[in-house]
Amino acid sequence: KPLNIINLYELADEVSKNMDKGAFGYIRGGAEDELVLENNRRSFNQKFILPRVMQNIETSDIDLSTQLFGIPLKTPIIQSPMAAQGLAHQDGELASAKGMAKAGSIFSLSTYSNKTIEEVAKVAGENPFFFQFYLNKNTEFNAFILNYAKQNGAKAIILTVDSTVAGYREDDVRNNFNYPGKFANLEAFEKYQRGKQQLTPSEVLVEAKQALVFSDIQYVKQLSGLPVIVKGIQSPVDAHHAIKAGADAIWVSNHGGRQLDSGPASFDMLPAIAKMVNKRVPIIFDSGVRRGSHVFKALASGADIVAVGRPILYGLHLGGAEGVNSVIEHLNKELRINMQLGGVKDIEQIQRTVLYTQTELETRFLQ
Ligand code: HOC
Repeated sequence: KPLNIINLYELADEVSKNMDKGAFGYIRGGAEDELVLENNRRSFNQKFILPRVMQNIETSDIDLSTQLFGIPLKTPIIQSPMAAQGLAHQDGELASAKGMAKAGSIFSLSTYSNKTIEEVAKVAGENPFFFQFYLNKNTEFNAFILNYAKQNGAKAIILTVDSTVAGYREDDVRNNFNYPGKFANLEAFEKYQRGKQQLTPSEVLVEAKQALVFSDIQYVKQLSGLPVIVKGIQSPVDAHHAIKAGADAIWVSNHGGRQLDSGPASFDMLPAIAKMVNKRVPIIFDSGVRRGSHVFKALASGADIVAVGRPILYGLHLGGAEGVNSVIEHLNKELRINMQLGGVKDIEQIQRTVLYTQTELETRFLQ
């Protein structure tokens, strides 16, 4: 049944009380001093939505629908790819995919999932899902997994480029965290290899390519024949190079504060990246989104789509597919309220809304 969510922070508190310590530490944790984890959330508070009144908006007029790559969506909020969802719930990615389908949105399946692409495709049915991928040194693995994703109906590849080495996450060290269970897609690859070249999951990980270059984007496009979304962009210059190299979308993200802990909040980089991208390709944004107002602000700062990570795993833990759906519906509810009070009816109008910093408010209106 649906979860009774007050807000997504309290949802995390509730999960912290009954989830396995190692699993919760892995999911919740950020890198080093967790500065980025903290700043991601704080950065949204530095921008204001100016309330607009008497805009002739009925609550029933509010429309969250949008699209990505021509895929119709009931909400601009999709799921960020997250590994090993079996940590949160026994049905893992299957329940997660079902919950996102119920919300009329997109599920992003990690390469390092506990369920195979094939199993997810079966529960997704006609509902869209994307496949997340780290480029591997093993070209046979690249060809196998990208083909496996395409054959099973993935609508796009999310090429994660900010994790050529894992961020230093102290909770995982403290808790001696290890992924439990199997990485189902790696097992599928091993099976495909029919014992020719036995690779354990950790050996496959060791093979992940660290020295990524922009031309890798073309390689992934050609191998998969699918749109490639480049995830983990924080620099406007990198966004530009990725588009020149063929990226079909840019995913602005600092991996939820799990990677470089001395970097900026993703939200702070979004306007400059949007300016550089200049509508050449869609922009997906994640990192720190916990409120409908955060979704609004990201859309008003240049994002086309907003992705959410950890809270979805908390919903998954507490309520399976229904819990996942409840998280999206809760954010939708907050977003609708913000839209009504901000005087906008639809996603395009949010994208035309100007946000203000305190200084901008003072110079523009208060002198
Ligand atoms: C065994 C490899 O994105 C994270 C994930 C990393 C997934 C790689 C798992 O923890 O941030």
